[in-house]
Amino acid sequence: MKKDDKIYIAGHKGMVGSAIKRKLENEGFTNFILRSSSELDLRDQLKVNVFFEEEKPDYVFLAAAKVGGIHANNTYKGEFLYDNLMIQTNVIHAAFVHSVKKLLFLGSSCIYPKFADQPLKETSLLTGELEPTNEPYAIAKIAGIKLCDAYREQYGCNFISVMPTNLYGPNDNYDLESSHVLPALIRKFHEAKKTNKQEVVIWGSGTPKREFLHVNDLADACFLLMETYNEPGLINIGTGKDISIFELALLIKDIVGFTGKVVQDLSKPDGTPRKLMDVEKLHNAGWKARIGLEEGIKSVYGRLKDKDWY
Ligand code: GFB
Repeated sequence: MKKDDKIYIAGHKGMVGSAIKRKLENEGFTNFILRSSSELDLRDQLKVNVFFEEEKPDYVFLAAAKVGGIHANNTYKGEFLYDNLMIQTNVIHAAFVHSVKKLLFLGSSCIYPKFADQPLKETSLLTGELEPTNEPYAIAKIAGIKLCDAYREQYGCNFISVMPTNLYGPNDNYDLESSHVLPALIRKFHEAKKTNKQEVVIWGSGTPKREFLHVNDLADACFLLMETYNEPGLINIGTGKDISIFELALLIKDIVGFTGKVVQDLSKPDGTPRKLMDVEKLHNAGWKARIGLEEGIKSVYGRLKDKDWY
């Protein structure tokens, strides 16, 4: 990418899109095309086509998506499937029609089968049943990977698909119903400390294991892959290390300084038992995660703890 190339970041207000924008700005890029979802509804094919026709971006980071934690995925299945299929299909197709030089599509580690071998290799895609709580989201993201690959094969488009693990960082969602576990626990422990509660409730058994990547690291990896990686298929982006939800709760409890108890709510789902990314391909592409989990949580919490952030 040249510094004055026109770059469209779809989803620039979200956690991922805003991190990619910060990274590109730090690298000296200036020519961004940005539209909030109220300015451009990416589910509307006609509007997306008109937008691409008018703006003609050189590069596209496709970070726009309907996202959420286990409860949101499990509750709004229709929206997760429809919105994501529409957003990605409209943007990927318009990128082909308007000769975008390269597009980077963001997926998720939930595309892998529920009981796939760990760590999750890229070759495990479509080898088994998906986790039911996020099957609609996973199906949409798998369709996105396949659309990028099909357009590469049939039309020669340089569209790549990257699969981040569970993410956290600035501009995360702290709504307790729809958020992912890490921001939810920061908020729960923080509020419990402020209001002198005796206990904090975590959903499920606490035994599932997850891998967490700071979104600044993700943006760094996306930038490198946009610059250097031109392969079909998918590439994982993660740290290669995971932690149980219970251990995560204890870590956040410690960082926040809450002294009460942690209790389980077994009426809530556990989801996939483990989702650890195999990051060999990423390491071979020349990138490794830099921000450790404790350091990352401390930095997120440090920015927020004195503010009313939700
Ligand atoms: O982060 P999370 O919502 O999503 O939940 P997934 C991870 C684990 O943390 C589950 C437990 O076992 C939850 O039951 N958990 C404990 C909590 N306490 C809480 C809490 O207060 N809030 C939340 N949200 N979880 C999502 C997928 O799966 O991850 C998406 O549904 C996507 O499709 C995303 O892939 C990255 O890791 O289970």
